[in-house]
Amino acid sequence: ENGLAGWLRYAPIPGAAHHHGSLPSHVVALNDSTISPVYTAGQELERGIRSIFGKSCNVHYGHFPHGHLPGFSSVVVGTLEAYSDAYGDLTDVPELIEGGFWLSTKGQHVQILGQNERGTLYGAFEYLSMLAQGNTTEVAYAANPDAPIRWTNEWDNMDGSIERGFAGESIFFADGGIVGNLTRAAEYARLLASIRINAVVVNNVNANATLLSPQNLDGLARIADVFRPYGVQVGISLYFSSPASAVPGRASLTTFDPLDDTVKSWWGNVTRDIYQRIPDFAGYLVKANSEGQPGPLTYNRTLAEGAALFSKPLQPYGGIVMFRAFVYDYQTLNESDWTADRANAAVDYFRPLDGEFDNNVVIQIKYGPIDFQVREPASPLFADIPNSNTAIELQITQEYLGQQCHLLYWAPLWKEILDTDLRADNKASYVKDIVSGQRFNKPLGGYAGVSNVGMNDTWLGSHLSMSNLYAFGRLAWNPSQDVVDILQDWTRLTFTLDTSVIDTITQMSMESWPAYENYSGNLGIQTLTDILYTHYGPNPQSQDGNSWGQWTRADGFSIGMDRTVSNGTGFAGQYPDEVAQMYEDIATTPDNLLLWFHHVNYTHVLKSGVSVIQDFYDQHYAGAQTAQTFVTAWNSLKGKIDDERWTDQLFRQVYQAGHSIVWRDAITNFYHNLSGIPDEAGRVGNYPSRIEAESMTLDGYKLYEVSPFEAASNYTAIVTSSNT
Ligand code: BDP
Repeated sequence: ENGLAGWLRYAPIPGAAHHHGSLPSHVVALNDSTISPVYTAGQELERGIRSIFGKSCNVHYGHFPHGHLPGFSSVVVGTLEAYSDAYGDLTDVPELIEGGFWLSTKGQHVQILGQNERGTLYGAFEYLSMLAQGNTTEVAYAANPDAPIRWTNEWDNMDGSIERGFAGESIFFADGGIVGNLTRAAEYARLLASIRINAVVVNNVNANATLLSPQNLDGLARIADVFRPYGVQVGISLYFSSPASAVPGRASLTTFDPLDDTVKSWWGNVTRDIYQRIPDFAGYLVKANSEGQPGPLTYNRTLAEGAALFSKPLQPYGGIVMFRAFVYDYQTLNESDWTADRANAAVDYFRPLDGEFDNNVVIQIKYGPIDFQVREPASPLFADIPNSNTAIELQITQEYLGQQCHLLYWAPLWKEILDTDLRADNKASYVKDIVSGQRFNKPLGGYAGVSNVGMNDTWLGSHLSMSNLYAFGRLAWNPSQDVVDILQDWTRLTFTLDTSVIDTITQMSMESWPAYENYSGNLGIQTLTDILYTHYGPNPQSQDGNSWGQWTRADGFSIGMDRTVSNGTGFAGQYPDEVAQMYEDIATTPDNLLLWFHHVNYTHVLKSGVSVIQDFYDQHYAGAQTAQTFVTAWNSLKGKIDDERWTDQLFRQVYQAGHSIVWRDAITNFYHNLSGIPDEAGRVGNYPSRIEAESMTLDGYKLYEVSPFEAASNYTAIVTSSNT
């Protein structure tokens, strides 16, 4: 068990043989084209039933003799239309929308009928997920997606590296082109189809223009070919100044001004060339005027004018532009200005443009106003552009959240954001209903998850991280599902039906976000990590004194970003009135966002009755303590799951237990030094039972001065003598 099969292991269930009599003996897949997702569904059903129950089925591809259902028990899988054509209309199927399906296990014939081919495959995976969890009860229901856009974004570079990827090399790119062997890409599409993801943007948002060479577009078409049988479309990220870049096989212009006619036709040609090769191409993702990237603002054009450069040529083909709201200029942020705030940028740029984007443009908004931090309020932009399509951008990869070396189940955080009521026009305005398009009655919208899978067998870099990919798909389909239910389905499919294992993984996973928040930065101060590049490990001093704008504004007496309208950056005022008022006032701001919205003394007393600084100390100790319990919990699973995955994960839990203490001590010491206020419990700076590595006899090791200093006790670590 190396993890490669993810949650699609189809492991044999206990007592499988008892079910043989009640299981279908035939699969009828109503399409015999091997590139059809219906054909894939037929194969998958045969494979799953054989693997889970040890029972082989005969698969029949294409229409069964007209007018007749087989005379033996079967699974009939196809589009609703194909079914009606062959066997007549079904009266009990509710309305299905794009990607929806009907699943009935009642009677002699299991019916898996999709609104389209992709939906049919989703239904087949749903049925197999039931069976693999030992559920053979009778069901009959329709399932429809909440939102049409359910995409992953992969930050893969053309050289095969992956930005913020923690699982090895790219499954798509190497040496400036598309890899020859796309087996892993096909396997990824299979996993994605099973969680109803319908498109993948395969290259980094920090894009490379050379992807647009005719040769690379041929390669892209090969990716589309291996995705197609799974109903997964391909999309790409664009580099805004591509027309003025050197792209083999294309003209190089002297400008990339979005209003210039030669630039427009340059992009028109690219779009035509793509659709010639990939008729079902999904569309473009654009990062512009963000973190030093070029964009329309380079020419004093608006972001809407920049988006139109792509939406216009895509329109005739039905393609979509995902235009990122992550627009800010880190070079102009001035920390000494108390009204300067990176968090303001998205609304400042996009609100005035609301209504100016074409219908096939979707504004892709990170869940919080800064950048995938351990705690952020929902971005106010969701509520502020009611005349635009929107999608939420989530990270599945754990960039700021422990980079797959710490356990972190993201779904509870996502759920909190999706369930936030932004009260636009004083009416219920849940983020999930805005991005689905329902709240503002928009035709497009949905979910983008930055996944960053790699060649590693575990896909994401650690076995337990895969619950995040699984949960992303499940919530994008239906954000009202319970995050524990999702996790437990994933655990049963990935590991075992043993309830003690399920309970243990549930407890660890559900405690993982609060624990990480507690030891990496609580009270809404954000993840106190190195922000200058690695985004890993404690480095509170890197938060301030730079132009990136994730400031804590900590000094010897006080801490927090004042984002009020009355005294601060005005960010709180970007929310609709009811929410703005709540955050404007310390009394109504929840403690977990206190330092996000307010600048207070370390001695400020929280609603819990504890001072800010004491809470910092207490929570950092509590979080690290929880991380210690994960080791014990994981140890209890020995023998209950396979040794290979158990051993691999144990290594990570032991590492996390240690690193959580590094985090705890770094943060508590840093603020202890800064504030001079002692820990009431006497823990900070006092480690009686600790033996410093440097006080041992060092054979083959030498001392090493650690930076940032607070990340090691006595500022000192030891490294092997040969280490330079
Ligand atoms: C930041 C990442 C950086 C990305 C950027 C983005 O550190 O690698 O390029 O977001 O989303 O969080 O564009």
